[in-house]
Amino acid sequence: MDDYRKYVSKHYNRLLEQCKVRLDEVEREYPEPREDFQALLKARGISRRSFLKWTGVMTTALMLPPIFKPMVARAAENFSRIPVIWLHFAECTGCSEAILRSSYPNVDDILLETISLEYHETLMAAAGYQAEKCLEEAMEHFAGKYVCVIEGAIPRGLNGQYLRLGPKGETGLALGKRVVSKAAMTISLGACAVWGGIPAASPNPTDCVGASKALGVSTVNIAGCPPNEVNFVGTLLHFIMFGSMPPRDGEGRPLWAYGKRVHDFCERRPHYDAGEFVEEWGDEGAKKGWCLYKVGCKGPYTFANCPHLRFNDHMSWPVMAGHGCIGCTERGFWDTMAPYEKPIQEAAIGGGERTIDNIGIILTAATAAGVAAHGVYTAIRKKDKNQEEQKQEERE
Ligand code: FSX
Ligand code: SF4
Ligand code: F3S
Repeated sequence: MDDYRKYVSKHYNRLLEQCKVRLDEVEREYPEPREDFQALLKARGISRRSFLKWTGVMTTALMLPPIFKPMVARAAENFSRIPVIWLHFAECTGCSEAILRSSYPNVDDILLETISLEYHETLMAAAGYQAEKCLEEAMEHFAGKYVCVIEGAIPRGLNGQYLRLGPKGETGLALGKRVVSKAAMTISLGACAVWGGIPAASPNPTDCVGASKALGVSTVNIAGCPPNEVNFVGTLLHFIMFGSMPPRDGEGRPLWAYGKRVHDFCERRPHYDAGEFVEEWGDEGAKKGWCLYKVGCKGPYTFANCPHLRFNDHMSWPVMAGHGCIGCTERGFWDTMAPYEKPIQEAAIGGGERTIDNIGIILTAATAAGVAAHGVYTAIRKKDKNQEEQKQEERE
């Protein structure tokens, strides 16, 4: 055990040294901060104590030990040095709304307010050739240093011609390839940029796909429709501290944010375990805040930290508001998680409520075997499809 402790402590001390070197580099080589962060905190009524508390919470969220708290604070102070080029493709812009709107600013919101947006089509005052010039200048001036944020899916149909942007009518596909080629890191923000989201929903006539697939680059995938701003802030902080993408899961999502299922931290979970379910909207169970599984909650198959972070100034989240999770952080959720107000097994293994116990057993077994729940879901879907095909053959 002692050897293990020594190993862990050596590992983190080495990481801490790397982090200090990186922060020195950021302070030396990146532009001066656009804002005096401490002065801004003071002006917004955030005390030093609250800020320190935030560094503790963020350090834990990033899965780092407390020795990194001063580094997180230093990264926050340098947040506005990082140039960001923000591109919009096929989407509803809900991601920008989710990230930039808040009524009671906390530290995360203040950080986002200071972000050095060199180019953002929906927020910048410039338009047409003037906006194009801003983009070209930022790409040249900050080549190899800027973070490219992509919102929206990229249509590949007709060689990308379903989406043309800017005064020269460049396709989204060509613009995206050009901008990511000089970026230090690319973030796909929101389900659309990650996997295509709603624009890629079946039958997907424009052949929309996520940024990584369309542009052939590795991206940090901040999934969700819309995503949570803290997951975005944490990813940028990690980049400032280590100069790299955070460790990611097989779907490119930061592990610290998407490593657990919604179901694992849901406040209605004790009701799931006790077999207390809302049977239909507005019934006694709904009034008592029971589990929403039978009215379609996909929390058991969805990897995200929504119960922890919540939305709208951290006030609420889908399950708290009374509707089940629709699995918006999962691949192809618009098609794969439907129907939204029915449990999946009803469609998948044709069982209705009687199958809830079976699903419980399947999930428990899956957890024990270390298999991701969505893998089980896919298997159930496949089984269903096979049964359907068999039935069809019998009919024929
Ligand atoms: Fe998609 Fe974002 Fe959903 Fe909307 O940009 S993830 S439709 S919230 O806006 O891309
Ligand atoms: Fe919460 Fe949904 Fe899981 Fe029920 S099924 S405990 S509502 S996440
Ligand atoms: Fe999306 Fe489910 Fe969270 S619907 S916002 S992943 S609770």
